[in-house]
Amino acid sequence: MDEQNKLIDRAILCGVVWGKETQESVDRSLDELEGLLTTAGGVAVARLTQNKEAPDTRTMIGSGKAAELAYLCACNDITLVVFDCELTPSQIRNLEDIVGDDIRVIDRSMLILDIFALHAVTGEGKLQVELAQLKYTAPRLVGHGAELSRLGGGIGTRGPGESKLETDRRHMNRRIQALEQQIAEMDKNRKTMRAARDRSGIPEVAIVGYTNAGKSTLLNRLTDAGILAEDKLFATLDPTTRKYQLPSGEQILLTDTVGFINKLPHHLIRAFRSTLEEACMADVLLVLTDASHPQFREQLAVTEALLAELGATDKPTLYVFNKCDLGMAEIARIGSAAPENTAFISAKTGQGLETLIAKLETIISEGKRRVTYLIPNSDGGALNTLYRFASVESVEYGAEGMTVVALADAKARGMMRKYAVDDLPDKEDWE
Ligand SMILES: Nc1nc2c(ncn2[C@@H]2O[C@H](COP(=O)(O)OP(=O)(O)OP(=O)(O)O)[C@@H](O)[C@H]2O)c(=O)[nH]1
Ligand SMILES: [Mg+2]
Repeated sequence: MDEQNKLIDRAILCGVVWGKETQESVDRSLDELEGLLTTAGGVAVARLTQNKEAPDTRTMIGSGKAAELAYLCACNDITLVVFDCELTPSQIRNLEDIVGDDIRVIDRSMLILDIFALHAVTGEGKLQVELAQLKYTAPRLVGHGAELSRLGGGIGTRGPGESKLETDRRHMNRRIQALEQQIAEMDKNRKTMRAARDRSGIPEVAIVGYTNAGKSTLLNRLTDAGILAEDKLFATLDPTTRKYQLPSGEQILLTDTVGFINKLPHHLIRAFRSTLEEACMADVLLVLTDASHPQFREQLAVTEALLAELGATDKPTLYVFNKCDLGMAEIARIGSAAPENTAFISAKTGQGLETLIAKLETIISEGKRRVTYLIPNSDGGALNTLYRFASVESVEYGAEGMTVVALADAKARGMMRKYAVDDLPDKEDWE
């Protein structure tokens, strides 16, 4: 084997059919796992699935199946075993004892974290990934320190920026604390920047959706953002925001975000929470789905579940079905989304983008309401705010103050709330 070949992990993928899972759902999930493995630079050589009433607490799969796995590994030059379900640290140790010391056993979450480690670009992204790895991956590697240093940084053991993940227990806790502190500091800066952006009054639209749906391609197509868009899972980790001018002349901000995936590790959601929330604080969501993918319905469901977890439901949403150049015969209309909230496009060819923008424009302007304000004569600044951030329709000067009628969006209404005479409260005001 030459140097190059040594670096490519040959892997067996393992799935367990139990509980709500069926053979079919496990097979599909393994297809996705194979995509993740390819993205991480490995190659899937074989698959192993087992039907079980309940997972084995020692080894996840039964002991007979584990012996079969060891045999398969030995016959096929295997260096890596990836389980689609979450493994405990002791299950990993027991399985590694069975398959042999030179073979690493990891789970889906560790693989995803590995890809995140490879793809993190910004300082903040790297810190967030390292923190998630220290909390999830590292405890699963402890005890295999000797083997790891022998193997070098293979899939599942890579740190952000290709450095090796710290697994020394003594250093780990100190590092976790330092990372948490640094991330909290960055969070504060982000909040300050956000407050400044809020004051600018420009509507914000976040492009969210399953990984590989085409989010970066869409932002690139609309704004020449120059973001890396690839046929890889989790190509984007750091949000990118660009200005875009609607046909009406109004400016909006468009943000590309990290993709969602089924069984996204919780530590990762927590570590990336501030980044994800940032996107979810947008005024409007553009939920992108790869309409050509056989599992697009499931992918959309996963996206919606994660949005709910992040508290981003109840936002004006445009459902966008992408990659329609690849065929979309099966989709007439999707789920409960109304036609005016649905668009079919190809970010690649540009087909359907005009309609998408027109619908987006409508959604943004629908967020505006006519409100009457009574502004004390002493607060001339408030009237200026209205002139800047809303469309002022009339001003009457009286003894009590100025009575102003304006067409204002949610952001402007938020800024002017204390002077509103007849602004109906938003739903979120009650929460
Ligand atoms: N045929 C076709 N391919 C597309 C279209 N839009 C995007 N793609 C391809 O789909 C792949 C993924 O696109 P990205 O834009 O990187 O997807 P993403 O949603 O940003 O993915 P992550 O950042 O990994 O979450 C790339 O290979 C794109 O070229 C489309 O409309 N039609
Ligand atoms: Mg992307």
